[in-house]
Amino acid sequence: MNGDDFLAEHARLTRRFFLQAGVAAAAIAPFGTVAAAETEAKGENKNDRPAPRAKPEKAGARGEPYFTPTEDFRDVSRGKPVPHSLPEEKLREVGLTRDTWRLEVISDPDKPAKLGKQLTRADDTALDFAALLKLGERHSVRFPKVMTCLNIGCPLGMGLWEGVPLREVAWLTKPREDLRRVFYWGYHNDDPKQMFRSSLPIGRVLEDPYDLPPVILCYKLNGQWLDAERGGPVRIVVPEAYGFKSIKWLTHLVLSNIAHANDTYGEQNNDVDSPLKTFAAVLAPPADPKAGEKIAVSGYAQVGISGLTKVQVSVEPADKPRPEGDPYFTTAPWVDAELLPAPTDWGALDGGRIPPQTHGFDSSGRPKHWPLRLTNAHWTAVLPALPAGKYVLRSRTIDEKGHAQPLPRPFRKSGHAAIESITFTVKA
Ligand SMILES: Nc1nc2c(c(=O)[nH]1)N[C@H]1C(S)=C(S)[C@@H](COP(=O)(O)O)O[C@H]1N2
Ligand SMILES: [Mo]
Repeated sequence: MNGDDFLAEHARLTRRFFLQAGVAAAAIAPFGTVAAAETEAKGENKNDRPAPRAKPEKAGARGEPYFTPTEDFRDVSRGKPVPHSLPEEKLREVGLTRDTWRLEVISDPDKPAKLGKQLTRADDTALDFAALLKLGERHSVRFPKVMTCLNIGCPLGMGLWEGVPLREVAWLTKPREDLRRVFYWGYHNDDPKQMFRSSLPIGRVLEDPYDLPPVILCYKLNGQWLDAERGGPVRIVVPEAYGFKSIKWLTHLVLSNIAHANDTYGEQNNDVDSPLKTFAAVLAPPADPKAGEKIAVSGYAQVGISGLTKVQVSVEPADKPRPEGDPYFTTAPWVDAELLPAPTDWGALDGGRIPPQTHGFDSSGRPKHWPLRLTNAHWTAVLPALPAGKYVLRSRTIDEKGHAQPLPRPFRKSGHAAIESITFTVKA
């Protein structure tokens, strides 16, 4: 098939899969990064490693709806046992069902914030699910966000997350002063060694910088109640952050006067102040290319905090030595790929439509611009015909500030941005 045919087919298949709400598909797992993800994740608790996945059968033509169906999210939860594997009876006992959930909101005993009151189980003032939904009637927000683990190369899933801004719950305690940070954790089998805690500066909770959505106590994903595997009944979702800030099975919020991050993830050498990066990866590597025929490739880009201007691809002979001192492949023969437009059918959502008042979308459910920050975009490219031989294909993003991937933040422990190299053979 030549490149033009591929483009046509890609467009047709893309259209088709967006029309088929709920098509079962793997969460985005680009060819070249599955193996890498396994190694990269080793820095984490071993439960944070994804299960090995089969390669997508026909990459690029994969019937993946834009929003990942809940059952296709990849799960990297910690816990022995993982809380969502507990039997229903136990879930009820520990408050992990909607009718038994309670949230304690307290002042930090070590570094107290001055609060008018605390919400505790002991005096029966802890917040319950009904009270949270009541706050939601006035304050609920929803926004699209890709959930990505800082230590895994590819996203775990694209979701439309819905809930109540964390600040609305913080305000219930009538804080007066000495409040600089919020930290929070979820159910962890009542075992202090299993606690997985994250934290935010209070400023981020009270005010949303630039055009970011608020940090939320999330109870819905893609229009459905948040299920136990995704952290239900209630989890935190931090729009611009990697997954570790979005604590699942939320049970405790602590308002504190500490001046620094105290995230469990920081103890594992991670950069806990790093917002999502922009990067590209290939989903459909060249399929059995023949000498003299154009070559089609396609993939996706994660649009980080700095946005996305374009995706580029490069192809070089595999045996050609790369110049020294060019770790970021700036001298590769980069050419622009084509960004696919926003989908018109959004898959996993009810009726395939974006509900009204969704952050980043207008009242008719169309994105205000494309691609949206903190979500995935898809791209395709047609490479010129090549002589028979072995080649290396790379893709990279250019963000809205003009930085080529992996800049401006190339270090691994602040999130994946390394440029992927995929070898392929052109047959005579
Ligand atoms: N309570 C709790 N919350 C947690 C975790 C955890 O192990 N326990 N893992 C975190 C990490 S490291 C990631 S990447 C995300 C993954 O979210 P997901 O399982 O919904 O994909 O959840 C975060 N929230
Ligand atoms: Mo993670």
